[in-house]
Amino acid sequence: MDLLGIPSDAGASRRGCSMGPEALRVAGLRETLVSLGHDVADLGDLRKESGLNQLSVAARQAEVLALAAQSSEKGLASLQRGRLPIFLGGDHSLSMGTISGVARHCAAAKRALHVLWIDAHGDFNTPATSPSGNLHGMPLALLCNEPEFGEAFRGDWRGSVDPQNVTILGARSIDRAERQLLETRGVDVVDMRRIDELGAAALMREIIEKVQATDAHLHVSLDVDAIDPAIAPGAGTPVAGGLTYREAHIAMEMLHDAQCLGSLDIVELNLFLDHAGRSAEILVDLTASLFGRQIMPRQPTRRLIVATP
Ligand code: HAR
Ligand code: MN
Ligand code: MN
Ligand code: MN
Repeated sequence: MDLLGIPSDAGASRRGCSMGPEALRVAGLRETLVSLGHDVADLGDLRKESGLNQLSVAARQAEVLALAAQSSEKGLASLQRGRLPIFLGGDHSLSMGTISGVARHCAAAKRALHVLWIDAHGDFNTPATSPSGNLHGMPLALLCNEPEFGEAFRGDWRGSVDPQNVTILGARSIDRAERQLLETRGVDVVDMRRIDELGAAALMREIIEKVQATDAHLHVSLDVDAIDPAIAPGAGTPVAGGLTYREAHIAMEMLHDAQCLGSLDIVELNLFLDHAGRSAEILVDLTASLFGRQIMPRQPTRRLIVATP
């Protein structure tokens, strides 16, 4: 696997997630993956133009788009080398780049792509619906080809994802117009109420079955704010009532057992708001579960789908 840092916060309202990649490194991400037996290369960070506090809206948008173009190329190249890219954010706007690179790889390999967006938010606003204008609230809508993005947003990312192949997990803060779009486009939103009612494991089984049914490449985009802010405070837009520690881990453990992961974003970690690295450590632990850390050894991997005779 390849680690690639994307130290951007130009898409967010509060600065500080530009320090996310370094926080994940200090929390031991690479060493943890190596201890699980993986071959891990750290490709370092993409370079961003500026770290000023007072960038104009246009300059912030330009920075997001410039980093997205680089991320898309790096992600595609990593996958073409047969590696599994792990993108370290950075605010969530970076996923327009990372996922467009993944989508290009999938198109070349004639493989379906499923996106599992683990987030308190839908990130399905457009420039027309966004209450804040912040680009980290819009990447999924852009990837799913919502028309209300201007010429400046032209690029590979536009329409590289089919909204019917997107699952949002952990949502509890969706704007009114955003909710309408999600419903119209057929995005599956596994919100916190569904998790309360049905349980994380049962819902994960459904998601995994859907991915396996088409042998899709699974891209997981993990936003730290999906996890309850009481245990993961390092988020710029915290929302109460999030995933518990174990709900987040069972999701990762089941994804590991299913062996369907193809690429991963770890985003929105804001070191400036975190308490003593707690959120960084939780993210490293979750990544460990995703890549094979087990409490007790389990049976060898089995397909979750049982073929009916
Ligand atoms: N929905 C709100 C908006 O569009 C808040 C989005 C906050 N986004 C993130 N990423 N933190 O999930 O402004
Ligand atoms: Mn591949
Ligand atoms: Mn997000
Ligand atoms: Mn979020």
